[in-house]
Amino acid sequence: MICIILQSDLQLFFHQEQLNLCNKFIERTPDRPDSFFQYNRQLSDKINAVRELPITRHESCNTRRYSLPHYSRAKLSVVISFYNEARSMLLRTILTLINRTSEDYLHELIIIDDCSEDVGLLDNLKQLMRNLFTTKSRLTLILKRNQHRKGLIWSRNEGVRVASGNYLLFLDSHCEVNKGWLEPLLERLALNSSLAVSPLLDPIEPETFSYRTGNVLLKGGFDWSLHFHWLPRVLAELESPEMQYTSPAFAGGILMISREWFLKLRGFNPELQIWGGESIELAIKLWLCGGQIEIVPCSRIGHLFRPRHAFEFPPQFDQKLDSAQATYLRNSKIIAESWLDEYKYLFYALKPAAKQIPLNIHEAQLYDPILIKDGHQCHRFDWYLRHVSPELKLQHWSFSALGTLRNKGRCLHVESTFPKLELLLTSCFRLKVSQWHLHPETGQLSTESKRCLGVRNMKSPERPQLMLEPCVTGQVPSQRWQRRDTQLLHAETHLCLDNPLKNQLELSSCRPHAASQSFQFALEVGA
Ligand code: UD2
Ligand code: MN
Repeated sequence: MICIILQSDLQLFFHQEQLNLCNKFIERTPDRPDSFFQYNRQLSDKINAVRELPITRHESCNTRRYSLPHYSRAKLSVVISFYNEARSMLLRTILTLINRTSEDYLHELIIIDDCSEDVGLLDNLKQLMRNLFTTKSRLTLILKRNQHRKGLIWSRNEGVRVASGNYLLFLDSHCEVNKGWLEPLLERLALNSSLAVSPLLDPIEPETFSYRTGNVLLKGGFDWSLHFHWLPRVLAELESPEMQYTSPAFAGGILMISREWFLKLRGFNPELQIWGGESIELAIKLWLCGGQIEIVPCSRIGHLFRPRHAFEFPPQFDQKLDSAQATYLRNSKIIAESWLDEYKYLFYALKPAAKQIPLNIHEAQLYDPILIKDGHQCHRFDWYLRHVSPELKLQHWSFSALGTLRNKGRCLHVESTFPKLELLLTSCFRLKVSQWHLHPETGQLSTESKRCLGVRNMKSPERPQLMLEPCVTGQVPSQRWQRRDTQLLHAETHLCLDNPLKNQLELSSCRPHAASQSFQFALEVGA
């Protein structure tokens, strides 16, 4: 561990000498294609480490007076874990933060290199920071490098372990805080210690680095597969868009919370591996155990959203599986088992492959949610559905059936080999199996990607043909299905979905009790 004390009120980048030092640091980034970073690295190298950003928050946020605690009572520790980030990007994240955060509150910066390939980066960074910041100051910089890749979740917990401030902020390594970002968050936390807050995230484009305005009409949430989603929110009458608002989950993983409260909740669940799910887990346990989450639009932080993962996941329990999906599924299973109570069956209905994932008992004992639940008299998950995220419950009332669709032990799946979509019956335990929804009013049978099962040549003497086609709004004869016991009857042709030979789907005359025509949804409402 390297620990240095910095001076933080310097006038950054007004001197050519300082710019040269930064450029020298940046030039040492290993030569890698943009696909390695998933953004335009050359452009990142050219843009100043601290640049002017458009003021995206509402005007009133600029003139408001925030009621802040005295700085002796509010010390912020910022935790940043990174893996294979371009030097210019990481430096921009750090220097922008130092530049736009009152030194009265910025207590320490904890930077964890999760064993990136750029081995010399941390040493060079230490040297650079020493050269940039010369005189005595209050800001402490802690730099740590993992000897092995440990993942983001482990690293953030480790950052908290060495933190000494009374507030924590978790930040990704490709962020730019905007002017005045801290005060609105700090005000909320100082008023209510059981709160955790997120800024409103402004997207940064990975190709052009343009900084856009985030959407104040979105809140954080998740679906029954435990995947994160932005959910729409409705502004109450007379509610101004810059007012803080409660949210079922954080704005991704960027959040601020008091260290004491975070530790009482036992931090991020240490059983979760590498990447994914930790902020959803924290959101659930926080709400259930007496906390709340707010998104505060007067606080803006830019985050560069990458189109896909810029890193490999270490191989999982089964080497044949895609390790990114397997890691996420394993993490989700732990969350479902820890917090969803009887609702975990909804999760398994949508993710049957999770049933096969081994959770070693030793691990499960290590992190026993009962300890937290008893300590804080936490609510059951049902409370979360009623009070925090009613939309999660509603999702299901709008369908008469949903989930995987099974016939003779195999599941109906849409394989996309661009530009073709193929319908096939496959193992239900693959990591990715299509989820279907049967709509009670339109009779449409649709996939998550809004494709509907339709029938062509309905009237011609040739055999009618099953097709996947874009779902049409309203009732259309080609896309109308009816449930008759476990059969799926096409209303217009009066034929049934059938799998007469091995894995060959077709329409044929309905035969009651024929196994080849029996299709079961994971969940059926009122059936
Ligand atoms: C989202 C969250 C992130 C975290 C993650 C799920 C936002 C804006 N960000 O990440 O905070 O909650 O979902 O876990 O919503 N990293 C490591 N070690 C690894 C992999 C990643 O240190 O093995 C670092 C990475 O360099 C980055 C951070 O973790 O700084 C988050 O990863 P990401 O930016 O690739 O993923 P993102 O933005 O989808
Ligand atoms: Mn990120």
